Amino acid sequence: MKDLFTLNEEGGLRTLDQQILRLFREKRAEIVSGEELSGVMQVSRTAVWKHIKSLRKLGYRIEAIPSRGYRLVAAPDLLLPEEIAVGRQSLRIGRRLICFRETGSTNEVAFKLAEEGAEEGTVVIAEGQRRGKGRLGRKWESPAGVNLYCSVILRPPILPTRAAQLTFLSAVAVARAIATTTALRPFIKWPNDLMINDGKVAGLLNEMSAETEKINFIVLGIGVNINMVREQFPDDLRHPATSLFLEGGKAVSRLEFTRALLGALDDLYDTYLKNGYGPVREEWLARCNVLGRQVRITFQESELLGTAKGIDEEGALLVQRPDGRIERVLAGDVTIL
Ligand code: BT5
Repeated sequence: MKDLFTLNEEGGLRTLDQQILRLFREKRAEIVSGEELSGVMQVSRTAVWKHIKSLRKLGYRIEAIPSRGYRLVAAPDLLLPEEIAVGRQSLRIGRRLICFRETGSTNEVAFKLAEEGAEEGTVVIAEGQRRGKGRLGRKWESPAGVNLYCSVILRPPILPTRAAQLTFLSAVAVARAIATTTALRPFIKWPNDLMINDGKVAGLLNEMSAETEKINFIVLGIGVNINMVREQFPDDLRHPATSLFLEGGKAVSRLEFTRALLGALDDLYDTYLKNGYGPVREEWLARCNVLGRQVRITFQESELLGTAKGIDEEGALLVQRPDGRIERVLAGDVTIL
């Protein structure tokens, strides 16, 4: 795959291709002469032409205007590091971006990189996954070129028992990104689903490496169905699933969505490090659909009824039983009654 797109080791464009794009962008929509390109790149005009052709193969629309030069007309909606970085200033999240045309699972890649010492904020993205993972060994459908599959490495200075706070943080970030790139109204379903109407539009799989008192790292795994169409969903999903395209009726730019998501994660994580869990919890509660509602929670064979009152420091759902007692629920499927 890498060869087809002639990308570098981290899935980015080759240096000369990057230079061409930078020059085009500096000139906005203006024509750039072949001479100028070859001067800046310090290669022949023939070599410039070869690079233009390889960028076109990637989906860049570059017009060649006889005896005047070239003009960038449009960039493809491809998840390339340079494109994701356009217009972004990252504090931490996305300072290093690694993008694959296809991989097994971005969480697995990120986990390995983190074990090898990758810095906080490193993000692994793939156009498609062969073995996308859900929780508890489940599968995450990951067709190529339509969605976002993304894993973020964090090294938060907190106790391992508080790790669920980062799951809530990632849920809030996805909700914010959907709200800023579409007119849709997503809500968070405890503990880790993002829903629009009755369909699951995104799922989170956060994995951790920790010692008793200390987190080595957390990998935030985020899968968002962006432009997936009905035929791409298998019939045997456990719950109804949907995509931003299916709900909103129009395609959403994956690049714009990815920038919005990384921006939201960056903001929220910065606030989290400075001000703690409070603001994340508040926004989570404002964006969830269970607060104050009567719920039934099933876990394996057991069932519990009550009113959802909130979430605690460790991510438990607080449910008030009919006799007034508050019960902490750590896992289960929630149904609103
Ligand atoms: C999740 O698990 O919702 C976590 C999904 C995390 C996926 C991301 S993608 C990037 C990163 N790399 C990975 O390998 N994984 C993460 P869970 O709550 O267990 O839900 C899984 C269940 O949702 C499956 O058993 C299906 O029934 C259903 N499902 C599978 N693919 C889906 C999809 N694309 N959209 C909606 N539902 C899906």
